[in-house]
Amino acid sequence: MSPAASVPAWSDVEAACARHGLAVRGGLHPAPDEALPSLQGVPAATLVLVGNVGPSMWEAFERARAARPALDGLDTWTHEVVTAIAGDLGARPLFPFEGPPFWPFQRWALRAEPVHPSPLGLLIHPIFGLWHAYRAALLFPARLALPARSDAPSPCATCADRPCLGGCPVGAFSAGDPVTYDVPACVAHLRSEPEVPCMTRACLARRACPVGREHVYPAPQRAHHMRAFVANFPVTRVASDS
Ligand code: B12
Ligand code: SF4
Ligand code: SF4
Repeated sequence: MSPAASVPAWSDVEAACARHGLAVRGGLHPAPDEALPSLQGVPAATLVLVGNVGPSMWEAFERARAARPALDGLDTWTHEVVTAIAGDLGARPLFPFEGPPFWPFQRWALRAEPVHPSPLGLLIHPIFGLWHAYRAALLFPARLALPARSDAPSPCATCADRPCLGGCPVGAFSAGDPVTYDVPACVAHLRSEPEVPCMTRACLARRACPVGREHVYPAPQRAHHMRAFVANFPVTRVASDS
């Protein structure tokens, strides 16, 4: 489909993503001065965020890996499936692992859906808590009608004790405002023994959050992301498979 050929319905975008276990995470209409790539000379009029919530993306990725053992990672798979989706819908894909410089996925997400900054740097979702991520964005030359965006408040606003900040065994998160994250201290801990709990259970600070506990990633997915995070540090190319 050429970029201007037809305008997909929102439900078409959702269905195309859902076939691969991916979720549409809202959208936005970029301002003219936002530095986004054009689509064959036509400026992007709509940006749709695609990501993972719940177990479906991981299940789809596992199925793909079982069918094709040479598949080398979540980013490779994401690139393949989202590029195909974009081709079908007349869109251009962008990826969070492209860079540096990185595309501002978290800033886009704040505009697209009811997520809020948490003390840990991750965005918190009122339902999924800290257990969700962004895998791609689709740029459309047409102005798609966006669904109404919920205004659910941040769970952090009423979380007086902030257990996330006490959850790290090496105190990688400062108590100040803004909170700082000592990434080298975190990674040194993750590399200190073969199987520290953060590697198998996922970041213990993230796990200490009471919101969305039923959406905590399955064990293989948790371990996969943590291994990718450690293997990739310091970030020289991309935050691969995070
Ligand atoms: C660089 C990077 C990191 C660096 C952060 C370095 C730093 N202190 O700034 C490192 C390697 C440490 C990191 C780690 C992780 N990251 Co990271 N990371 C990114 C990446 C690739 C680029 C961020 C960026 O520079 N953006 C450019 C600026 C211009 O865009 P922005 O939207 O305005 O940037 C915001 C972020 O920089 C954020 N921020 C600032 N400091 C930190 C620190 C952390 C830990 C995070 C998550 C965000 C964050 O604040 C900015 C303003 O909103 C993004 C993907 C992306 N393209 O955005 C993922 C991303 C932010 N990371 C993500 C995740 C999930 C993680 C990990 C949890 C991975 C894991 N283990 O599973 C870990 C957290 C550590 C842990 N203990 O587990 C998710 C966050 C999803 C969410 N719910 O918000 C993203 C969006 C990738 C994705 N696939 O969705 N990450
Ligand atoms: S523990 Fe509380 S402050 Fe920390 S991320 Fe969860 S809701 Fe927000
Ligand atoms: S992964 Fe572990 S060491 Fe790193 S910030 Fe989270 S709790 Fe701290």
